[in-house]
Amino acid sequence: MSSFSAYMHELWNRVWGGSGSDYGYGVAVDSTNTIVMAGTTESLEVGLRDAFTLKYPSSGFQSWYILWKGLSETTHDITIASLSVSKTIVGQGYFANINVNVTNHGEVTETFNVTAYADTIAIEAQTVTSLDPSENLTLTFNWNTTGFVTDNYTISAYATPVAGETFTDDNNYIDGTVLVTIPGDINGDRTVDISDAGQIIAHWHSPPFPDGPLGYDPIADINNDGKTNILDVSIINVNWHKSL
Ligand SMILES: [Ca+2]
Ligand SMILES: [Ca+2]
Ligand SMILES: [Ca+2]
Repeated sequence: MSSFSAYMHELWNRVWGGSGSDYGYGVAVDSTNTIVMAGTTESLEVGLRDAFTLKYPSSGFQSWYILWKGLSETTHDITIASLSVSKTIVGQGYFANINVNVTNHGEVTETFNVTAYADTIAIEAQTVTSLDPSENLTLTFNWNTTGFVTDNYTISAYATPVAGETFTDDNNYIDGTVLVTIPGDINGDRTVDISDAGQIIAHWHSPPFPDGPLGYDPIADINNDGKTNILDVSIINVNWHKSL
């Protein structure tokens, strides 16, 4: 859009829109020399073509516009923002907690399913109900490793896309690996021995008694009861000197 003086000198020249197909269908000038244009644009929003009304004051600065978007163009976009696992080493048959943070980046309230996986094995599915735009929520999945063979597992979570969602790359989140090992193998060397017992002492946590020198570590809390104490020692005793 250009503005010319009465002598056909170009006063200013402005380009509006973007890389999509943008069309101006009509232009008018009001009594204050404000230029008004109506047309369609594909540049400013995702989805189909939108109608616009655009205004430039006579100065050429501080333009504004209004877009009319179709109702079907409301953005739907859920995301898994983060994933963390309480333990990177877990005794077979015991629990690890998987915390998954989901965020609604779309424009409407969404209800959707999130599934946590160990490799390709579904651990659990949970339903997020009525998550408002811009809101986030942390889900906790309790992974019971009973029946999982001793091995490394890649932990991930997947949010099933909602209707109308087009950007789904961020619906999947892959975390690091977790080792399922012999209960009592706290240091993950696949054998239960004195060095694992040493980890229990170092991470002793049994309030109101004082912590061990290194404080609470979920890995040393083999039975996942929030304490590292004689019950965890007894698990080491049961598997003493066992190896994979
Ligand atoms: Ca998404
Ligand atoms: Ca060990
Ligand atoms: Ca414990």
